[in-house]
Amino acid sequence: MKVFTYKNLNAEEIKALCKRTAVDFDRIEPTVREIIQAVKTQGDVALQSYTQKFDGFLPDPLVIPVPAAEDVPLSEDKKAAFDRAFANIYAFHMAQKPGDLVVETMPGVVCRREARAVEAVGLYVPGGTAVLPSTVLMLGVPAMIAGCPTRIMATPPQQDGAIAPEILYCAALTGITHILKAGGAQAVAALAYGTESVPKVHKIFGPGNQYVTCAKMLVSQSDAVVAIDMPAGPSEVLVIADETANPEFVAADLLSQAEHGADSQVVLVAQSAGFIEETLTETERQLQSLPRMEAARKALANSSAVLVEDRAQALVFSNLWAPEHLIIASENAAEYVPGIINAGSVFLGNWTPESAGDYASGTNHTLPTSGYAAMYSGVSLDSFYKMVTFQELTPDGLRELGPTVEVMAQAEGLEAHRQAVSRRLRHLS
Ligand code: HSO
Ligand code: ZN
Repeated sequence: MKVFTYKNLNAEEIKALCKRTAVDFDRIEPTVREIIQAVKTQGDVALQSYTQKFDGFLPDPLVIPVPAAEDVPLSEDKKAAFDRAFANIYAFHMAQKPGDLVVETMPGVVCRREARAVEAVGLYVPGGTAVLPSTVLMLGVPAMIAGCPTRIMATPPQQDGAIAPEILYCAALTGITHILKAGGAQAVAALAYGTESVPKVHKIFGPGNQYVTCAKMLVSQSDAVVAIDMPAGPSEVLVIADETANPEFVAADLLSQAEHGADSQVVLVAQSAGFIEETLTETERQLQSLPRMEAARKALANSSAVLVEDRAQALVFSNLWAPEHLIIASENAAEYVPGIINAGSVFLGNWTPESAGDYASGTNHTLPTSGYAAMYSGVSLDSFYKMVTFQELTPDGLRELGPTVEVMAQAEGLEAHRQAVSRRLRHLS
């Protein structure tokens, strides 16, 4: 990790520090476009052949049903852990249910807003170096609560064609309706356009590698008519630690993010050079015993520690960096809260590891990365709804509002709009 002193940095250097390892779209976009085009035009055949090429297995059928939870072979302690996480995620997302919104804007003019579930959603669950059943819960639970009728989980099969039992169990808990045995850009294309065996969806959720992210961005701007949850990049954490923090815990938190992959980013912000030094030494020590040491080491090599003068400066920098995860390693974490503007999800105090939220506290772990926390929220129950507005006018309401509309329609030169009101008003007089 490189160490910087904030007060010595100029504006350009701060900007450079906030820059994330860029997704190399220019390089991969032609390949991704080709895959999308092939799946769009050839459907299942293309999807099967890409899956064979990239995952080493030809899935047939491509879409399989979800087993019952009790039929999934999994140890009781694993089932109990997933059940607990499910219950907490369910409780926190259930509390996000939108209420009724009705306003009589003027006598006889009633406006309403109601939530409607997105009818078909695609939930992408990455394969690759780590199986992520927790992601099935994070996407499946809100889709279940919102009541999206079609909920397709896409995940690449293992080389023997199997899907990990942990993933199947979480799919069963969340009532996933279809499992698509495919990943990568090809799965995203199949969800966006539909194929003979994959129903077309209206919105695609979930994290993935550069190819998946690029495919999500391309289909959302294509003729597929599909939305995505958010642009996503490699996972990241920023830790603000003060004199009440514990270097052993902070090091463990930095490493928990670093182990996600060589492109993960971790940042330590502290007010004491001694604390930074101690934490870096401890990080190196803990790193030695980690199975994913290589990935974590590479991530750390791209990461930084920033020495700040005070709490205010820590917050200024953190808001500029806009982390996906922000840990406030302090006994006085509550005092930081009002100053936090840009962050995906925040972990308060010395007893709140990011892992808690990654798995089981109840908050969602599908969060904006790469600085997008400045303008995007993480996935929540809202992400699975669209809001539909309604209005109804009584005859008196139209008498009152009509003249306003007539004048405005005239001002815009839209005569048919004016007449839609005037013709009715004539009937009322
Ligand atoms: N930190 C990841 C989520 C995750 N961690 C899944 C472990 N499993 C992105 O928020
Ligand atoms: Zn994680």
